[in-house]
Amino acid sequence: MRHLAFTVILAVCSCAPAAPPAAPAPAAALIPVYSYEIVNTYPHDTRAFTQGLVFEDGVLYETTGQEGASWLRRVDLATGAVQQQYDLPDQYFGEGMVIRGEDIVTLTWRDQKGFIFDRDSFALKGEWTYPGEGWGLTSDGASIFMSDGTAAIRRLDPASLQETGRINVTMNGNPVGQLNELEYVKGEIWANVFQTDRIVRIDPVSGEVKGVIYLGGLLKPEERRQADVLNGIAYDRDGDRVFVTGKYWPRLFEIRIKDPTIRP
Ligand SMILES: [Ca+2]
Repeated sequence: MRHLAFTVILAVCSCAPAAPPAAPAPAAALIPVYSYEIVNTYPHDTRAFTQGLVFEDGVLYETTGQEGASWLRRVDLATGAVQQQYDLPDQYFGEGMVIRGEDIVTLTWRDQKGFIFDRDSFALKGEWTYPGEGWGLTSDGASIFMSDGTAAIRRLDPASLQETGRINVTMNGNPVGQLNELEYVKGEIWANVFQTDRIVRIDPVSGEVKGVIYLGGLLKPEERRQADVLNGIAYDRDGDRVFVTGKYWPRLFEIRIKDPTIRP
């Protein structure tokens, strides 16, 4: 198509009267598209409708959705064994989670209410409220970031959990909606784009998408038929490892992001 467009433009120009060439319109920025390689695969519970994924101090934490199947879990990475679990009451549809010091802070989808747990005991310590929907959470230490299904990421004060601002996420100036599970990775916010195999890498200050990670092909076709969408990014800061999985996926992957080879 590019060749065709180029040819047409040339043809038009050759027929036009001689005139100084117009300044070219600024080209859209090229967003790097990254691929991946699988470093390790681990078991993942195919009953887990993954909504939040965190790896910290050698421990994997996961929150899940669906009424009656929403839980907070501590999971052994290597075996997938559940070491501890808190079941939300059946009326709640659980969503993302983030670790805040000695606490775990969670969301629900449309109940405008989240829960606060003791990180070690999973004892319920309290609740908090917010307007709109709750999708994903992550933190850079100074702020908590929250997605709500739109192209805005809310910035929350970690102590009060009150909103202090919003990051409007754009790619080449266009809003990028459906931002789902989040992970803060080396100065960027990474977000699963709901119902796609893509993670966008967001500049937390400008909101601009600086890169796209394309994760198609992680599951075998027969696994994919049984599973739901990609959702769940966890970053191991100590080991510089990235983990991803999805809703009802049979496996969780440690991946290495490869240098960009494709450009849209
Ligand atoms: Ca995460």
